[in-house]
Amino acid sequence: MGLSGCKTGKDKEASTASTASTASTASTASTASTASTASTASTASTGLIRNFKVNNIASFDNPWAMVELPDQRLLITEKDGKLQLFNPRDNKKRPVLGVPKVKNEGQGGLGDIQLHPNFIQNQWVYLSYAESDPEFPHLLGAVVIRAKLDLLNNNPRLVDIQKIWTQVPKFTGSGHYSHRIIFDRDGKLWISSGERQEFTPAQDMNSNAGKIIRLNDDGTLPTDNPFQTQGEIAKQIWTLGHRNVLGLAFDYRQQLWAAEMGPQGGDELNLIVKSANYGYPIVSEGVHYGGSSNTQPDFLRHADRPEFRAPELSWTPVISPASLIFYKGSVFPQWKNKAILAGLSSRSIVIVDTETRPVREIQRIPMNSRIRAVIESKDGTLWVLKDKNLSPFNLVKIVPK
Ligand SMILES: [Ca+2]
Repeated sequence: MGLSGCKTGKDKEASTASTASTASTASTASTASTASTASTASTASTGLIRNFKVNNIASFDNPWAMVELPDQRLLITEKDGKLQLFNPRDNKKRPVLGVPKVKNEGQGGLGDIQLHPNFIQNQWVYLSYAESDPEFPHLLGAVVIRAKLDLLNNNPRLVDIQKIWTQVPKFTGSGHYSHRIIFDRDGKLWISSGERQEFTPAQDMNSNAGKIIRLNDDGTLPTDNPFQTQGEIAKQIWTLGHRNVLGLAFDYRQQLWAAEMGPQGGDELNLIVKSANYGYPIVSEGVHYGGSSNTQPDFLRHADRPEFRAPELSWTPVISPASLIFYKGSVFPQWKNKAILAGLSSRSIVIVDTETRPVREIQRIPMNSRIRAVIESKDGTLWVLKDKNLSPFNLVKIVPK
């Protein structure tokens, strides 16, 4: 604690990040030929089919995440604490009642949302958000709750709320919560837990910050997690050494991938392997914000410390990955089984082929906006959330042309 690092608003996830600095990063990314990934990507895109168009749909207040219900309505989280039920058939939205109070500050607020794999039977929805400590309100941390979504009356609402996970310890800063949640095919719940801009918790087994967490669907501990002899917190942990993982997704082979925001440079796409250490804050392909004026020790590179698992792909200049899915549909055959990342500072959607070695970026779709989230609809089209309210339509849909 007390390490200042990159808490000064220069972090690229920060919703307060200046448009100027993100724009300059973006233009660097699209024009510079210094980064092999960026130049490869732009060359590759020109040869790819553009069989899609982007339709403007609706507007939300600082949207952060979304999930599609079985009837194709959307649940969309807004950072200040509202959960909106959106019906694409009539473009009407209606707030879901009963959402717990969130701490809307810095990068924190209402965060991710997922449905239980058996949602149709049990109506469980899972939400992550930032909270203040009830006793020491200056201390903040992420939590995950589950609740039954009651859609039977005219006022949709959450009932039977259970808090099933808490980030520990809480810190004074309001960054790097991560708090992405996802289910696997076996019904296990996975949570990305950011290092809270405190660096060292990512290597501390008494903290669940800077880790990827695996739990049963009710928040209890699976007995086959890898760290069973290093205390109670460690029993939640699947992997360690993470910075700020905002994207978690399973590919068609059920391998887990994580998209991690690097510091200045060094965004990462990691293949997640049980008990592996991904090296933060010891190694990174980036540098600290502020360069030599930063008081943190310089990062080593992943190649310097082979005991840490290196990313399958890293980006410098950065893309600022905010979400990750693998495309399963057939509407856009060129993206089948490819990773699709939302890019904040790159103002783009980034397509990655994870089947090739090395893993490589194959397409970058310029969106002229910071992209916060991309999900696949049941019909194979893509729902996209642009960041903040800078566009009159920040929910858009990518459909066939
Ligand atoms: Ca790493």
